[in-house]
Amino acid sequence: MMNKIIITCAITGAIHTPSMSPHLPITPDQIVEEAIAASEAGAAILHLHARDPETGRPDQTPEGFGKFLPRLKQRCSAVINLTTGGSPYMKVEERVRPAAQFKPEVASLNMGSINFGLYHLLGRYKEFKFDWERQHLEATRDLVFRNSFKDIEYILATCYDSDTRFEFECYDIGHLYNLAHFLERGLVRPPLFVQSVFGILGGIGTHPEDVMQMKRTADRLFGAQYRWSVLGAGSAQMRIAAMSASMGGHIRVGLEDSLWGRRGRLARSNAEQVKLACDMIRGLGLEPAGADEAREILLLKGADRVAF
Ligand code: KMH
Ligand code: ZN
Repeated sequence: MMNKIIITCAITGAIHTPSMSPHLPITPDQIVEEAIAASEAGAAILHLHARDPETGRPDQTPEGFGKFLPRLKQRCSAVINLTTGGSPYMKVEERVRPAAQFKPEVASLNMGSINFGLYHLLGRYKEFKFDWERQHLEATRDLVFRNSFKDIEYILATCYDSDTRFEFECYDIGHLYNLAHFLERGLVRPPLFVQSVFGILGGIGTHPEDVMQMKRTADRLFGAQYRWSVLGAGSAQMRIAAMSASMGGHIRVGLEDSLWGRRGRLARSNAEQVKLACDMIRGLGLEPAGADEAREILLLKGADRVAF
């Protein structure tokens, strides 16, 4: 498995708004088609959020997820990973509900509180289709994405009986130490799937030194007990992915975190980014992992043990 790289594709997320790209999937049909195409292109894991099909606003109701999860399961064998981050505006009780109900193989778990700035994107867009979009970006000037120790404990306890494993999202070095704290308390189980997040305004940057510092710290804290993955926000996406893959790490792409395809051009689909990632991985003499290989690498419970 040493030469197998897990590609996670995060299909829509809660960062970008509909006016930023006509290719951002919004409706359940669009989410299904984008996710299937991404899996066919080589994504082993699909990281999923839901949106209101009328307005594109992030929607964390189990009903919203229920509109696409059974269809996805029927049509592809990729590992389904449900967000417990939702949108940074939501409370933890609301955020955990889809994972609690559907008991996926993987759920995200954000490992600390950060400022979550999106207001700097406002300057790039003159017009918005929906009223909520401008407000969604502007209000992040005063937004803390809250993930206190109690919040993290709450998500771990809520998902405990489901045997769901986690994508531990770490936006800064301190979040690795938070994860080490939970490991020490025996509340999380190795192998830890650490998703290092680079380039969110409020978290660590995208300089190669930042990537190396995250990796060195995770190596020191977790040794053989973790599997490393990275995501770079915005135009840093593929550069950061290439750094990780060249060191044997896993990667995450998708329109949740970057709307970009080849230099300066909007990606037309999630699958386009996955294909770019596959080309990069093969160019390094490595191979994208299949879904079952990802299950083996991360010791997942299997698609037959989810509740959708
Ligand atoms: N878009 C990522 C930077 C979550 O869903 O839990 C954050 C994320 C959070 O994926
Ligand atoms: Zn997400």
